[in-house]
Amino acid sequence: MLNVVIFGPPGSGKGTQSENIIEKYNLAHISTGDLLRAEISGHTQLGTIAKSYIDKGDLVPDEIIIGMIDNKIESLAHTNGVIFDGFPRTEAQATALDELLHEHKAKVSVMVNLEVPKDELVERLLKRGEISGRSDDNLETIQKRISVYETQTKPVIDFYKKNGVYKPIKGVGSVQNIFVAISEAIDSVK
Ligand code: B4P
Repeated sequence: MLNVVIFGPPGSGKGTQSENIIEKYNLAHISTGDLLRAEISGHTQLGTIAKSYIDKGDLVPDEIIIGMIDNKIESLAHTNGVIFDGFPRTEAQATALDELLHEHKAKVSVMVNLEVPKDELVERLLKRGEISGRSDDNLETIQKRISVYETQTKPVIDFYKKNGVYKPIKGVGSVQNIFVAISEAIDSVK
């Protein structure tokens, strides 16, 4: 299995680039943000809990996210591989992902980190907020999300550096040029 983690701060292009990667490498897609938003629009109990965190720019608790991923991985065990988009976001999630994949005799093949300066992130997310209707795409929540990324999510980089699968990519420029760099990183581990 080719298992790709696409990583980076909010607005770095994870969702955008995932679409290209899925198409080129024929991978299944797990986006924890999309899964949570589906729970919210379905008015489920999990959705109500998730919304209370997302609206404040906080991370949804690890046990909820890990449970959600566990169910999904089970159903994707026989695919070509998976792109994990927006997950893991904490060291506990990264450890859980390793364990869940290990149960299927699989592992993370590569972790692609999209590097984008903070000003650009804010600009992109404010622009998206004008059309997305997402409750977390407003200036106050965007700034909170970026600071949560710095304190809780960025340490995940060291986890993957130690595993030897870390690939940093400059996430500024055209979507196509960034995708070429990501493809090179993926091809180098195939
Ligand atoms: P996500 O849905 O993952 O949202 P995000 O980090 O803000 O990134 P997103 O994927 O949407 O944006 P992208 O980088 O593609 O998470 C939302 C919330 O859910 C989190 O804040 C958290 O509360 C919760 N959550 C999700 N996963 C969780 C987890 N594992 N643990 C705990 N909580 C979790 O880029 C966005 C914009 O940039 C787009 O508008 C795009 O058009 C633009 N863009 C992309 N590439 C560009 C480029 N090269 N140039 C210019 N613009 C570009």
